[in-house]
Amino acid sequence: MPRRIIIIVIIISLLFISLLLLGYFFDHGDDYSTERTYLEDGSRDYDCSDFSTQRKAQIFFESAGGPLKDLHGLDRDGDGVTCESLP
Ligand SMILES: [Ca+2]
Repeated sequence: MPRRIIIIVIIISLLFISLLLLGYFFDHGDDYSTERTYLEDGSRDYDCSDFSTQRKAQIFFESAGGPLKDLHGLDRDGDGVTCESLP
């Protein structure tokens, strides 16, 4: 009987760890833009979620250096267009 309980606890633990790992990978997959971080100089890092429209993100992006200096990672695919998922 105790052996069966130990096996059940191990299985539940493995399932729990698997769910944590899945959550980790999903959180860091597509949704990189929601992380609140700071740049090396301590200034705030802006993400796509900080802008209500793609146009506002684009204006900020270009005023902050544009594609050659994408400090905020707003244009991860490097095509010069920021936050394509925003309206
Ligand atoms: Ca882009």
